Amino acid sequence: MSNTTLQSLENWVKKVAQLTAPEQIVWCTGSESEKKELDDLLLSTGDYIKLNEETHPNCFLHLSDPQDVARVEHLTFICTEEKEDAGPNNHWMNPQKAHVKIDELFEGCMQGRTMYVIPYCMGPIDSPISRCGVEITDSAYVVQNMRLMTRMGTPALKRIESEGHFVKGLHSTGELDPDRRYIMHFPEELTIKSYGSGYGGNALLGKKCHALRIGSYQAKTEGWLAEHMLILGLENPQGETHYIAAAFPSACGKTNLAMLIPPEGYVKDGWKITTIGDDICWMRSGEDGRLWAINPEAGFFGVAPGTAQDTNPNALAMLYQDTIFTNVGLTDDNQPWWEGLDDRVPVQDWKGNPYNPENGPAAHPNSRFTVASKRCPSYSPKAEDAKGVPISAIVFGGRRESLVPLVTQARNWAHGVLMGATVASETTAAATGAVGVVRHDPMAMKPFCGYHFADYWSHWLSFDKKGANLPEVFTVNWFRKDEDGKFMWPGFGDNMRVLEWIVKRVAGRVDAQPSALGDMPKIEDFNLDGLDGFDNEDLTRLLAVNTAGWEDELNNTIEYLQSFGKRVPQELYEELKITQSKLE
Ligand code: SAT
Ligand code: MN
Repeated sequence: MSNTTLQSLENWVKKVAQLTAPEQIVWCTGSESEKKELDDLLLSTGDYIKLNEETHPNCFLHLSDPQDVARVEHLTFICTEEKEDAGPNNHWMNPQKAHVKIDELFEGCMQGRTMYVIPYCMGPIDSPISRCGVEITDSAYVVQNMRLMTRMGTPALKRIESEGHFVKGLHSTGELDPDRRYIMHFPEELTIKSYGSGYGGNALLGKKCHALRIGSYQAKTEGWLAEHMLILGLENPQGETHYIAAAFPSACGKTNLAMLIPPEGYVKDGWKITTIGDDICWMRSGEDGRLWAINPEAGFFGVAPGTAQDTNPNALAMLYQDTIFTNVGLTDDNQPWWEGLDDRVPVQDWKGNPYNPENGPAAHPNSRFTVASKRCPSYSPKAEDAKGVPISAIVFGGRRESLVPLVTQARNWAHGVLMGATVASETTAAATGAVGVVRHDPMAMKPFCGYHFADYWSHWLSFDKKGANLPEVFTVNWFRKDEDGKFMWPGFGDNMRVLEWIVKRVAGRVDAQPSALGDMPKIEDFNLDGLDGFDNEDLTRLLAVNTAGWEDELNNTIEYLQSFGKRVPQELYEELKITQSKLE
């Protein structure tokens, strides 16, 4: 009996089975009994540790190989026929060579193991913006994560069968040997091959591999945008909701911002934030000229350390049930624990050793939780809407301890694209390599854009056409520090103050003060009520433009843009010149 009516899918699964030689093949349906069976299996193999059933029902801890805890950008390749199409922003390999190289690793790698076939849909099953894929993996842990992060199983398979096409993703954890590890993308074949890692971004192929790298390529060819952005809804006391999409590099607080609870005064007045997504945003132009967005994911794969009652109560609330924790510590009564959670002392660290602060933190800095979106108290029913939500504002942010002001509004769309293209940010633990080094990270897509950045910027610029009613664009920076190295802005819930100004600008309710970099809040329009120890002078300092510093930054930016060669759209240089002349 065949498992699917789609011959191309049946054939591909057969071909993969011939290559990898699994002991058995399981087609995942997404059923509750399948979930239970795999939980039991993972417990029996030691891949899962059962957490305290009273405090954390149906929650599990997975400890990964200590050498496999983050994305590996140096082993991630975009394999296009023409090297130039991958661009200087990607590692490139010739597709034929890449297939040979990685297929050698896949050969016989599933002997004695089970091969799982996971049909999945990125986005609501009935949304025209959604796209489907099938991941083949030999990891039950990956199946359980995909179950939370995507709409997977029978409904996805039905959609794939009716559409007749899908993104192919092949994954094996292999030996988890960093020297036998590759994450390869073949955008022109809509194919992903990932070997040697079980970690999130490397192994849950629906996420960064499909929804961003392959997705950005699909988006360019089909005329939409696949972005590394959270989506939130901001409801004002009049009951109007504005949707904001915001791009930040990994581990810069996207999850916290997406689930923000406004300061007390705001809540009393009737302001409210709802969550559509915390990581990825797919947008396309609607008939009304606006950009309409969906969150292609169905769950959150968030950074655990720092998640606490005072930083993100919504996130904390969703983590007490039906959650997979990866690489966090454990308390003596088997509760998950990470730095910043509370002042209990854990007994076990993320390597499974007795906790000893001399050996470093209990939870790995990139330890994660995986949980269904529906468990989030602020999750918006609009996230399930096939139409998506209309985006009023796009926000670009990075982690910059100096120079970049709290908030700036772009002069126009092209200037906004320049703002996004020239974001730089300090690196974090989300990828292997040095932490805290400033690097350019355009639109927070440096590790995720599946093609030449210059073409990507041209694609962004192309949305400014007749009949378009585009979002306003802003740059923000929560991370500026003073001379003593202390953060100047309180961040977290108080970021609401910046969001309020943004939606008031969008609605035309406040004026702005012009600066060389773009429009900034007039001090009197910015709500500082109830913000202890922070006054107008502090705000003025946070909005200050350091002319000499910015001249350097812009020169550096020109050099950066030039490193992408002739394909860089002239419009970006023209916008940059305008900024330069305003600085003088
Ligand atoms: O590991 S993931 O790529 O899924 C998360 C992130 O780095 O943003
Ligand atoms: Mn991310």
